[in-house]
Amino acid sequence: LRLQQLLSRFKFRRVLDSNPQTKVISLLGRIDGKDAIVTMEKMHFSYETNVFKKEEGRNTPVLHNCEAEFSCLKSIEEMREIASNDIYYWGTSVLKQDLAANPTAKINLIWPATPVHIRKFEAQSFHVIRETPAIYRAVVEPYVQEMCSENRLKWVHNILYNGAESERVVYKDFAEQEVPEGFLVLPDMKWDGVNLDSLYLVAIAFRSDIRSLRDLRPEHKPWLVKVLNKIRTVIPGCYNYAIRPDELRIFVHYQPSYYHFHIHIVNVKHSGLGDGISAGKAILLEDIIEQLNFLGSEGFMGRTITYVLGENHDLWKRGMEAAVLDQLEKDGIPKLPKAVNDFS
Ligand code: M7G
Repeated sequence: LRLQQLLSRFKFRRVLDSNPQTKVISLLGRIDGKDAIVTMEKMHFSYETNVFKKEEGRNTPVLHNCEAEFSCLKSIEEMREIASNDIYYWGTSVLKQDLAANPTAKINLIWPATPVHIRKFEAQSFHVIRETPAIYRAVVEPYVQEMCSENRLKWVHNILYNGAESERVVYKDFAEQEVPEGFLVLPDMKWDGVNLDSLYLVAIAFRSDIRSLRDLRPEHKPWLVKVLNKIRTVIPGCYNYAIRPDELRIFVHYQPSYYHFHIHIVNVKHSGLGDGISAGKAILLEDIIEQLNFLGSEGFMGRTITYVLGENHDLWKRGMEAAVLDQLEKDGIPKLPKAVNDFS
């Protein structure tokens, strides 16, 4: 219960962000004098229960909808009616909670948090920017080099080589003599591991020569195809076929937070937390593979990539802000007048 002990020492400082739509709040505080970020997310309803039935020596999953003790209306413990009008009624309720079957919230802690973490979680303005190969080389690559430090990627190395989260790994494709090909899949830190509607897994490559989308070249195509098909083959089976191969949204982030090649695998129903699957951030693996057919031998290194960047991201001040202003001018987009807020 290390998490609980750490949280009990959390000294609140301020709210970094709160979002009523995703029902997530991020708090900044200190634990033992070091910065800590706590993110709390209200959980979705559980309404499907997987019950195994022994059939001819096989375990066959049988789905029950809204019948279990903790699902939907069954879980209402207390109610208060707010009002009613004609055929409309509304009220609030307290639901029966259970740590395993129906938890209230998912809690994430980052401790000690670096300034990069804090800025990432803080409410900020976003900008659509165009990253040309020249800007990549001048501004982004030096930053990526810095972000590849041992420390920043420690969690990845722990998973790949030190057995961290090993009991949670759902698939491992690894042969000693084939390091560049190997990868493993495990539940993402963003997922509660319970609700399939929000299924969120991450596939991490063993190879460390691909830091991001930018490093992908046509020679990587057969490997990417293999990984994609392996994911679509094995993941449904890992979850009793309650999810189908064509219900998985499989994508890569640009910019990612961590520069070691990994792939997001998410239930297509789940719209993701924050901007995680929106245009300008998530790029479908299928599209990446397809584009490698058309990009020259240098692959994504030769392409201009347009994406969304927050002002708190280090790259904004390190050159992206200047690049955007420059591009707007070159594109002939008129400068904005000073904000006018007098509507009278
Ligand atoms: P990203 O695109 O680099 O960053 O993806 P972002 O989506 O966070 O902006 C990294 C993915 O790895 C994210 O989906 C994280 O939630 C996930 N992740 C990060 N860490 C530190 C861990 C971890 O320690 N364990 C697991 N299982 N997932 C993690």
